[in-house]
Amino acid sequence: MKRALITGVTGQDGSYLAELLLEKGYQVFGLRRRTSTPNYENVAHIQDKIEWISGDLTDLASLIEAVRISNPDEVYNLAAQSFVAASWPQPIATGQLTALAVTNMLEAVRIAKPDARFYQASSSEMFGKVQAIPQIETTPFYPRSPYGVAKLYGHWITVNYRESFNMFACSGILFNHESPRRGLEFVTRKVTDGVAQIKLGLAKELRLGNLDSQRDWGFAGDYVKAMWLMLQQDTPDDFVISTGEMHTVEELVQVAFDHVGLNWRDYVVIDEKFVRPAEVDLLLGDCTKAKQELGWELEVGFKQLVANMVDADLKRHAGRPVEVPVY
Ligand code: NAP
Ligand code: G4F
Repeated sequence: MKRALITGVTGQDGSYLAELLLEKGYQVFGLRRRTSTPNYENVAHIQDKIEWISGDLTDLASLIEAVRISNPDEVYNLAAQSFVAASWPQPIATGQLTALAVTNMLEAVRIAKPDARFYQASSSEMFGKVQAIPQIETTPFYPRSPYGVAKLYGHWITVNYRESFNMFACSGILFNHESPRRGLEFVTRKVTDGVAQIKLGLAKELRLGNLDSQRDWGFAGDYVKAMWLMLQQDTPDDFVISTGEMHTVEELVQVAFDHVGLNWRDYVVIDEKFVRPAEVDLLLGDCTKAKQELGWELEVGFKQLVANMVDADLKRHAGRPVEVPVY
């Protein structure tokens, strides 16, 4: 039985990855940090199948102990401060959690289980003000947020540990991926949740920022398969994972409202509060390398993804009190 340690297991990707690894017969260890109000919503259905280890990204001793206890064949480092908009008001926390903490995890592995295979959750946000369209593994980076800058550090320190210590360390440069388990503050989920509330008469409007930016949106369940595939190769490498399709935020809004038979123009209000100090205008990935070398394939397309998310939010709201997104 293979053993895997996942940081960020309570998040969107961590929950899908834990499911995938459990299905494959892995023993799954999940790092959880102490919070005043723990939230296991994403992993409630598999909570008793995960072996929980207490630890925090910022506490190297706890990470070394987590690696020692789990004695993993594979480590998936998914934990981070992952919300771009929060990285301007909290640039230092973002640097600690999204950048330096990657070195903490790499050090923990180097010290306690140096032959474990390591996956780092890098991001298309590193391409920022894009220097080429579409973006591939060798496209120069130009981050546009403290989050993007922090992810770039995490990416290069992963490459550096591979080259310095001969560790099996891979960096997955993943484009935006979504699901009904996405945090309510991210635009896809904010839209699908808002549409569901409006349809059910629980809300009257949906306040958004920039509708012109374009993203390459895929389904998180498809993307965690690519993470696993990267760690099954003979040699460690870095891969772009994307759909190769780009849509504006406005298109996302239109598809979501259309799904419930409403006209988005009657409900969407532009609110400057959600416009960012510096925007990533477009992201479009070309994942030919992953398709050819990993044999990775997409299963869920954009319209299906949005429809599934709206349906899940309609179901969730039926008979439940409304949660108001903070951002
Ligand atoms: P997410 O839902 O925000 O999950 C983040 C996870 O990190 C949560 O489990 C959170 O735990 C954990 N975490 C945060 N701070 C921690 C700390 N100090 N110690 C231990 N754990 C901590 O993110 P996601 O969408 O699943 O993304 C997973 C990773 O991929 C992130 O690194 C993200 O930056 C990266 N990424 C995401 C995308 C995307 O489109 N989703 C694209 C590219 C890269 P709590 O539950 O306690 O908060
Ligand atoms: O959903 P978002 O917050 O995602 P963003 O900034 O692209 O970041 C996500 O994808 C990255 C990969 O490229 C990950 F690394 C990162 O962790 C995260 O998962 O915003 C998408 C777009 C932006 O252009 C934003 O300005 O939607 C625009 N937007 C317009 N109105 C909004 C809103 N975004 C949010 N969150 N809320 C709005 O009201």
